[in-house]
Amino acid sequence: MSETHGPGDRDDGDLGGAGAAGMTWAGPTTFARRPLTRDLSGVDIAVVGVPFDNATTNRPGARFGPRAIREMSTLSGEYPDGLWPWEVDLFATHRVVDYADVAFAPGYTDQMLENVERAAGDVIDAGASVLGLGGDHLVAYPLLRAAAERFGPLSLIHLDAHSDTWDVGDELNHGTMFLRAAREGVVDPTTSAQIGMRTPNESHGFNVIHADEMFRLGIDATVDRIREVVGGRAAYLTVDIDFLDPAYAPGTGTPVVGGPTTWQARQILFGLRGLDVVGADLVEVAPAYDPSGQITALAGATLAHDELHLLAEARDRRR
Ligand SMILES: [Mn+2]
Repeated sequence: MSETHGPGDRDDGDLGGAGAAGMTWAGPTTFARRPLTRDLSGVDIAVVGVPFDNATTNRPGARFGPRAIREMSTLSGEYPDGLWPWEVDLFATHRVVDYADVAFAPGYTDQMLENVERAAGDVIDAGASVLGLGGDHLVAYPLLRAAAERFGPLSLIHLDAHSDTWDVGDELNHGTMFLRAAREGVVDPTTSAQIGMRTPNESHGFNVIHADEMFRLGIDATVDRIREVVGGRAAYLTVDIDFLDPAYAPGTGTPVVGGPTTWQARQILFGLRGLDVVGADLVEVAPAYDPSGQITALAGATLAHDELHLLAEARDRRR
């Protein structure tokens, strides 16, 4: 924690002067007030938005997720000594930038997949880590592929109400891509953990902790189980906001009752400290279904911020 670091001295977060005055409601809404740039020199983590929702099986709207998350991230990112209860001011020690959104022609899923995989690959090749903001959950698939291309088969840590391993042939949508990733060797299901499921599913070799089991075990034992499954392997962390109970995250396309609170989800993320998280994302925020317009995006921004810390700590250990 820096003694001289106050709301007025964010070295690179002062966009248009609004950040300097602590005006969370004003100015451009990059993720946590980070600079908007595609210059990757010296960058530790690049936040990459993917405003895509053409792979939803029920209600669309997650294309508005990245913008809503960025807006609410001016709250999670406003604290001069960092986000509670992390003990460090992440932005004083790591260069985090907002890489903006990946572009694609609306409706062209193949173009999204190709452009996201290339953008994520560019970030990783420049020596930085990717935090993806969805978008529906299919956006995790090209992010995973880019990471696996460089780190080898990954252990997936997957927080969600759905396993997204539905076996429906070649169909690629936001409920099928993790089975595809497993079959392609992009992820290794036997060293992967899926947590919070409350929809019928086959495990397909993944280590599944359904929501009822998570609650029975409690958060600490759930974390222990994840750590045991993943060990020291290169891991990719993917968080679907519908992991949370709809009471805490109503703004999402396929909500399922019976999930954890935002705080329980954050406790799980804190518990993953020390794991080798090489890439991460936060997906499925669809603000139009949130009567407040903001609760879900605030939860998404805060969990994404927690993921930033995990990515940063993993980078420190690899150095
Ligand atoms: Mn889901």
